[in-house]
Amino acid sequence: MLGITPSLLWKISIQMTLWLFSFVSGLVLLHFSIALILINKEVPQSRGMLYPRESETREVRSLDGIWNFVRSDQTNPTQGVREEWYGKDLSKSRPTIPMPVPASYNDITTDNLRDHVGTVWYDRKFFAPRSWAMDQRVWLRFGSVHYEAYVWVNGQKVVKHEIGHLPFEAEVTHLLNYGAENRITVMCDNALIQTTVPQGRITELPNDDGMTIVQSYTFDFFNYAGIHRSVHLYTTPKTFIEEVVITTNLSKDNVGGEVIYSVKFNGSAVNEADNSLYVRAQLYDREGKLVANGTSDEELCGSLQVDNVNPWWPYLMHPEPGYLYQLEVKLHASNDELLDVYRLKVGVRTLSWSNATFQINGRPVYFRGFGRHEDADVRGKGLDNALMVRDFNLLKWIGANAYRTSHYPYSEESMQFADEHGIMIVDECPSVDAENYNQELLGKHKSSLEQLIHRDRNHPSVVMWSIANEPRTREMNADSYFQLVANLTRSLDKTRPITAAIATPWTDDKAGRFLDIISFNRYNAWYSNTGRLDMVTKKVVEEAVAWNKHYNKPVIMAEYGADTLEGLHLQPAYVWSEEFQTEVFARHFKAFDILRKKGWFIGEFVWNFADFKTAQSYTRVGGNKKGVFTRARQPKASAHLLRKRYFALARELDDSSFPEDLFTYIADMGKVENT
Ligand code: GCB
Repeated sequence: MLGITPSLLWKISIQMTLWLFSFVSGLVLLHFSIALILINKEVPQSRGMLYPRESETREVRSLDGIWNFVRSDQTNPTQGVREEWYGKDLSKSRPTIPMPVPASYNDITTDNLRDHVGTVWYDRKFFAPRSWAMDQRVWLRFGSVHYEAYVWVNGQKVVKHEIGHLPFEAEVTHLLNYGAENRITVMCDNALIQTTVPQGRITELPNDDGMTIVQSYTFDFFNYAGIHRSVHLYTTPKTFIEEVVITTNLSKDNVGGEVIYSVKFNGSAVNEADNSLYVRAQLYDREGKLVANGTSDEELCGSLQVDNVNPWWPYLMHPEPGYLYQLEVKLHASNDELLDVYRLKVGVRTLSWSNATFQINGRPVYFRGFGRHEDADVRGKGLDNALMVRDFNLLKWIGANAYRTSHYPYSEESMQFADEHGIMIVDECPSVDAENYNQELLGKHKSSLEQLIHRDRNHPSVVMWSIANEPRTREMNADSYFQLVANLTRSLDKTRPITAAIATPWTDDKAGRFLDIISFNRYNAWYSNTGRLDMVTKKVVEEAVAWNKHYNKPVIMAEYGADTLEGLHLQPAYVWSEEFQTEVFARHFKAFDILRKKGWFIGEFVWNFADFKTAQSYTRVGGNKKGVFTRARQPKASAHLLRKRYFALARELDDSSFPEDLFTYIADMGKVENT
C-alpha cells in the first residue's frame, strides 16, 4: 500500500480547501496511483492564447510592475484560501512586501524567502478604462507562473493553471469594474511532488526548532518560482480571431513559397455553424511590400503563394538569415464588416529528416549550439529583455546556430527573437529526470507538450521537439510511457522531428525507438573518468556509433562539458580550471570531426551557455559552473576556442566568412616558417 507522504498531503490539503470553498469548478481530489499499465487518456486541448498584440481592433495593457507580496506559513499553505485573502487587499490580511513582476521571488529579499516551500500571494490594483465596457471582451493573460497558479479578479475565481513556463489566460469581461479600480490576486505554489512536471519530493525533517518542510529534486537547476513572465490585459472584439495556425512549403528550387493558414474564431455574436465569416490574409515582406493575398474558404483556411520567396534560413547558413514576412489576418462578417485584425511574423521554410540527416530547405544542417537556462542573478527566471538581447548577441558572436530550451519552455519573447535572428531551437517541455512513471504524471507530461506545441507551432525557429531531458529510461514502464508521449507529440505536429536528451546507456534505454533523432548527454572526463583528458575522444566516438547502430537514426551530442571557475588557471590542465574546460572541449571537437564524416552525426551542443544557479550541494560552488559564459555573461577562455570552432564549421559547411576579429595577430607566419 502507498503511504500518504507529506508532499501528497500538501497538494491534497490545498486542493481540498479549494474544493470545499468551491473556488475551482469541477476540481476533484488529487488522484495518486502507481499504475503498472499506463492508459492513453485524452489531454485537455489548449484554446486561444495568441501572443497579445495591438491592432486596430485590439488593445494591450501590461500589468508588469511592483506587486504586493505575502508568503504563507510553510506549515499552513492553505490558510489564505480558507481565510479568503483574495476577497480584499492582501495588506488587510497580512503585512505585504513589494515584489517585482516579472521575476522569481526567491532572490529578491535578504532573508530565506529563497528556500520557501509552498504558497505565496501576489496582488495589485489596476484601472479598466470606461471605453472597454463597450463592444469589447477583456482577457487576462500570464506568460508563465511557476509552478501552480490560482487567480482571482475582484475576489472572483478566474483561472487555475498547473505547470510553469507556459502561458494561460481567462476572459474577465464580466468581472471588471469599468471606469473604476480592480484587484487581481494570485496564489502561487512552488511545491513539486512525484506527480508534477518536473517531479520533486517534499519531506518533513527535524530541525533545531522542531520539524520543517524540505523540498528536494534531482534536477540540476534552482526551482525558482513566482510570476516569471509578463501579465497582460488585452481586449478583443466580441467575435475575434482565436487561433492562427501556419505551415509553409517551398518549391524544390526554393523559389516558390507557400504559406498555409488555418484560423479559428470565437464569438457569441456569430455561431460556429455560421459559415458566412471569412478571412482575408495578406502577406508583407520586410520592406512592407504586399507579396501575396487571398481569401479563405468557409473553414477559414487558405494558402498564399509567394513568388521569388525569401526562405527562412539559420544564422550563417545564408547571407540573409531569419527572414520573416508579416501575415495580416482579417476576420470579416458576411456583410464584409471587419471584425478583427491580428498580425504575426511568418518564416517560410521546410524541414525534412531521414535516418541519417536533418535538412532545412533541402540543405543538410549541422547543429552547433548550447544547452541553456533562463537564469540570472537577482531576477532568477524572470523575463529580462536586457539579458535576452545580450544572450542573443553572445550566441551570434560565438557563431552558434542553435540551442535547446533545456529544461522547459523559454519565454515567448525569446522565441520571437530566435525567429528574427535565425537561431534554431530544439524546444523542450518541462519534463526533466522523469521517473516512477505513473498515470497522473503521464497526463501532465502530455499536457505540457500539448501546451508547448500550441504555443510554439508557428515559430520557424522551432525545428525539433524535445520530449524530455534525462528521463530514467531503463525503468519499467519507460517504453509504454514514452511511446504514448511520442505518439501524442507526433499527432499534434507532423512537421517537426522528435528527440529527447538521454543519459541512460544505450544498452538499457527503452525510449530511443520512439524518437526521430537521438540526443545523448555524457560527461567524459568530468562525471566519468574525472580529469582524464586522455579518455574522451574515443569514448565519445564509440558511444555515438553505438547509439546510431542501435537505432539507425541521426545522433546529436546534446550535452558535454566541465565545471569551470572563472579565473582559475592551472597548467597542466586540472579539473575546474579554464585550461581544463578548454581541453575537454578540444578533445570533444576531435571526436565530433571523426563522427561528422560518418554522415549521421548532426550536431554538438555544449553544456552550458552560462553558469547558473542550482540547489545547494557540495558539488556546486555557487551553482553549476559549466558555462562558456559566466552568469554575468562574460566569456571564459573556452568561449574564444568555441567561437573559432563554430565559425570554422560555418565556413566549412555553409561557406560563411570569418569575423575580422576571430584570429588575433600573433606573428608574421610567413616569416616564422621561413626561419
Ligand atoms: C546533466 C543535466 C543537466 C545538468 C548537467 C550537469 O546531465 O541534463 O541539467 O546541469 O548534467 O552539469 O550535471
